[in-house]
Parts: sequence; structure tokens; C-alpha cells
Amino acid sequence: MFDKILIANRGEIALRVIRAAREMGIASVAVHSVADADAMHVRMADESVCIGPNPSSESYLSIPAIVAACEITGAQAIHPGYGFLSENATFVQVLEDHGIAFIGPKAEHIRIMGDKITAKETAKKLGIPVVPGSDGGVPDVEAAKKIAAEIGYPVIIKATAGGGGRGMKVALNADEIEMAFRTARSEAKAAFGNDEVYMEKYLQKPRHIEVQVFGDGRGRAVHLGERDCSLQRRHQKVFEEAPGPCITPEQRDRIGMICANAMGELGYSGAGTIEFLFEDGEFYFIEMNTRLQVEHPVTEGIFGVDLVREQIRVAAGEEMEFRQEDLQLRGHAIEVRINAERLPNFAPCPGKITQYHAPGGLGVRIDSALYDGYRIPPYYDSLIGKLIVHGQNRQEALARLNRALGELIVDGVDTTIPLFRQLLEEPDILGGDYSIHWLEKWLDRTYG
Ligand code: MV4
Repeated sequence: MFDKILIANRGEIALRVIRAAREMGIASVAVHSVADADAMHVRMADESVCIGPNPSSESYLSIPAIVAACEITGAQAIHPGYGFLSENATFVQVLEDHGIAFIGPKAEHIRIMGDKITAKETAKKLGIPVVPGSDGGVPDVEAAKKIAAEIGYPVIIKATAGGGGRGMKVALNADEIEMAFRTARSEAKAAFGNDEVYMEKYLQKPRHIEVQVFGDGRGRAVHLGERDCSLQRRHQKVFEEAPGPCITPEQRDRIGMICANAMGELGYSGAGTIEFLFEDGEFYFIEMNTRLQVEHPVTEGIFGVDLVREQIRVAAGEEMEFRQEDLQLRGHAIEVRINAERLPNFAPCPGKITQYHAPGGLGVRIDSALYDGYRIPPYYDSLIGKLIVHGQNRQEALARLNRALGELIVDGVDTTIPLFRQLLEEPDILGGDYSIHWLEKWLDRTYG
């Protein structure tokens, strides 16, 4: 096992990794930008290194600065958290060249899943159900028209290098396809420097269901059920729950085993998430995330496992601590993302925290790097904390969430907390009856 690991991230996820390391008797090294000198992850780690100025491009994204910090402190491995360098195959390769372990998947698997066409081809080969669509890239408008006629309208055109919703265009009928194709291509070129696009049947009212997988890198892999992350605004998740309120135990076992077997065959290592659109009882693969996700605590809640500890174990070459039959789903968990943002536009709202009080009690977890008097810098993501609740069933989890939100105090900046109090009064939310478009429609209705 490692003696010391470096965390190439900041905020709540850096704390999450430091906590797992500490429980394992592993020393932690924090890295930080100038603006983050007073940040909680720096205070909580055993050691810290300033790696550069405020812009992430010169600090949290700087591979040379992070490798240097690792060599200076003697850390044997790096946990990337999410975002930043977590899905950067070049970074993983550089670490390997320097004899530093990466706490995450193999560079090859990050690369495969980073290219959406290759990801989909790979998924299909491994027996994972995919959305009907083009076989690979669509070269021109003529080809787009032909394929759309075959699969039927509406269709969606996506950037190969995209993901997370950027560079997508919908065509409802043949009149719209030329425009959609040209726009998607030029936006893809501008955003990713790669104008390749592919096409899929457009699903009109799906839910976003993602399956948590975990592999030992040597052919054994398990699944830890699904999360429903349909409540999103502009492709940013705001509310996540597990298990999915509309997924039956049979559906869970079936898609879960398909995913686990696929990851075993791939030799996947560590935590991963396979994203599906779910409509009319069918799962359709859209992409795979080769990292630990923001919403991983809801899965930890219902399975009672520590996914970060497991990531560290597997990266150190140890056996996975659980087998599929050990993983028993218990109860229901919900996470809400506390962002420093001002409604109705969700404009980032950095500033000084004048008062912070975290809720507690049975089934309540707060993952946050906030403290009284903390100054949220304007340079990074607006996520300042996550409130995660667990209950014996969905109804209990909802009541507990409402209770915990009532105890939570974050003063000095605007946050998304009031949004969640409002959402918990909506019959559709209480009933679990929502699709990927529900939140944006509700926001339009509520705030105009
Ligand atoms: C789709 C789709 C409908 N049909 N693909 C958006 C993010 C990216 N991960 C995939 N996305 C979508 N792909 C087909 N064939 C609708 C979306 C989509 C969406 C997906 C998940 C969560 C929220 C969303 C909001 C708008 C569109």
C-alpha cells in the first residue's frame, strides 16, 4: 500500500480523498493555487505545495507543476478527483513515465471513452445497448439525410469530441437536417478543434440513468446499481438519487450485470460510470465517465461502501474488497448540490461566508470545504458543498432532506439551497415523476 498520496484537486472532493487516505493510514499532500492558500483542503492535508497562480490552466491543470509537487514530497500516487486532469490520458501517461501511480483507470480506457464514437462502438461490442444511429462519423449532409431517413426523425447530431451536452443539435424533420448538421459541425470545430459528428435517434422524454461500475483491472468487475440524475440545468446536475425511482430490481440486475461483465472483459480498473438514457423501459448507452463522480456518495449511501478507499486499494494492486454478491442495496439516498449561485440565472456568486452551519443527525452527510469566514474565490467551479441524505426508503430520504435543508445555514453568498426547498414541494419530485427536461421547464414556469 502507498505511504503517501497527492490529491490533484481542490474543494470538497480533495477533502473526500484526504479523509479516505487518513482512515487507511496514508499521508496526504494537497496542492493549491495562490488563491487557495487558505482553503480547507490545504488545512486538512498532512502537507501542501503551492503549484501556481489562480487560473486553473496554470495550477490544477498544470501537469509539470503537479508532477514536480509529487517528486518534491515523495508521494507515490495521485488521486485526480473529478474535473481537472481526471480524464486526461496524457497526464496518466506522463505519471507512468515518472513512476507515479494514477488512482484511476488505464490511459487506454480514458482515451477510448473520451472519443464518443469509439466509446459507443466499444460499448456495442461489449453487449451494452446503445441508441440507434450512424455507424461512426457522418461525413456530409447527403449522408446525414440518408441515415436520418433510415433511423427516422427526430434525430440528434453530436460532436465526436463532445460530451456533457456540448455541440449537440436536434433535427425534428428533413427540413431541419441540413442546418442542424452544418451548425453541429462548425460548433464542434470551434469548441473542440475536431469537426467530426455522429447521429442518433433523438429520444424525446428520457431519464438520465447512470450505472456505477468498479473493476480490479484484471478482469473482475462489479456494478453498484444506478443513479437517476435527470434533474439538470444546462447539463449541470443539481439533484441526484439512488436507486432510480423508476427502475425495477429486475431492470437493475439486468443492466448492472451487462455493465459489470463488459467492464470485466475490458479489464477496466477503478471507478467508472456508464451513462444511459432510459425511456419506455429500455436503456440506451450514451457515454462513459472514467472517473469518480460528484454524485458518488448516493451510491456509497445505499451500498455502505467507500468508493475512494476502493480506488486507492486497486491502484496499489490490492484485491477489490467486495464481490457482486456482497453488494446489497439498502434504502434510498439523495444528494443536492449546494452551489454559490444566484437564482434565477444561476450566476456564480463568489464572496465571503459570514455564517456556516452544517446539519447533522441520522442519515445526513455533508461533503463541503466551507468554513466560517471562508472566501469563495471567483476562479473555479461554483460547487461549495453537497448534502447527502440516506433513509430506509425514498419517502424517508425526502423528509430527511427537507429537515436537513432547514438546519443548513450558508450566509454571505447566494446559494441553490432555496431551490431545493421549493423543489421538495413539487408533486412530481415527491412522486419521482420527472425526465431530463423537467427542471428547465419548471424553472421557465417558476421564474419566467
Ligand atoms: C441525447 C438526448 C436525446 N437523444 N441523445 C445531453 C448530454 C449528453 N451526455 C447527452 N445528452 C443527450 N443526449 C439522444 N439520442 C438528450 C440529451 C440531453 C440530456 C441528457 C441527459 C441529461 C440531460 C439532458 C438534457 C438535454 C439533452
